[in-house]
Amino acid sequence: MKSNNFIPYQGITYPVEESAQRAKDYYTYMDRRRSLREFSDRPIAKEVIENLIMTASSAPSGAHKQPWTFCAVCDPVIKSAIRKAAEEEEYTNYNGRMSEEWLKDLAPFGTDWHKPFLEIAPWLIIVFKKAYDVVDGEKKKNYYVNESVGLAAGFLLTAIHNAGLVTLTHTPSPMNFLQKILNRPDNERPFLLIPVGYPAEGAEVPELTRKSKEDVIVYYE
Ligand code: IYR
Repeated sequence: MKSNNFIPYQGITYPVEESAQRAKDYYTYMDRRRSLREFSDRPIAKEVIENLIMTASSAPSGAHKQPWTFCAVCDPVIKSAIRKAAEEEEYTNYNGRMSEEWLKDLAPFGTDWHKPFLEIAPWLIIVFKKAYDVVDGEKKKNYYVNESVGLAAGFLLTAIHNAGLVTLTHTPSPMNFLQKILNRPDNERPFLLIPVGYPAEGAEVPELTRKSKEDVIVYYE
């Protein structure tokens, strides 16, 4: 049964043709998004970062628990500490911890253990997932935490693209060093590291194609 705290839905419904056009235009727009590793150091206002994060935080979540914290770092000292720790882990990854198959799969992207973007990008957003919340000293469980935080991260990437900015989903592994450097409580675990910035002049991305609709859609009509 519905509780009495329901309010009228206030979303926007478009005429059929406009809706179809919007779907097409949005696909075209989103299909131009690329993960980028070459950032400019051009600053971005805190207010912009805040709006990007609040867009992410509007994502759906299990029982509307919003089980996330977004740490927005522009302090160069903290960014350096993050770069140093991430590169230490990545050095070990690229020199023995990652399988031959994995390294081969990554070769076309030209990645290695060097992560200069962690200092060059004006902001690093570190997304933390919260397995539980602590309310008045009591543990309160969260639900579908990975799904929820994954959705919020997707919203964040979309918002960054929409603002004409660039990012990549960086997953240094293991990334518990982020919890230590950022002094996060025990109920928070690092989920993704999202640098945000403008592209470096002349930035390049690998030439790649995306799967076709036949490859990704199965209809049951
Ligand atoms: N975390 C490493 C390796 C890496 C793994 C995957 I899967 C990628 O798509 C890209 C990189 C790194 O950031 O270099």
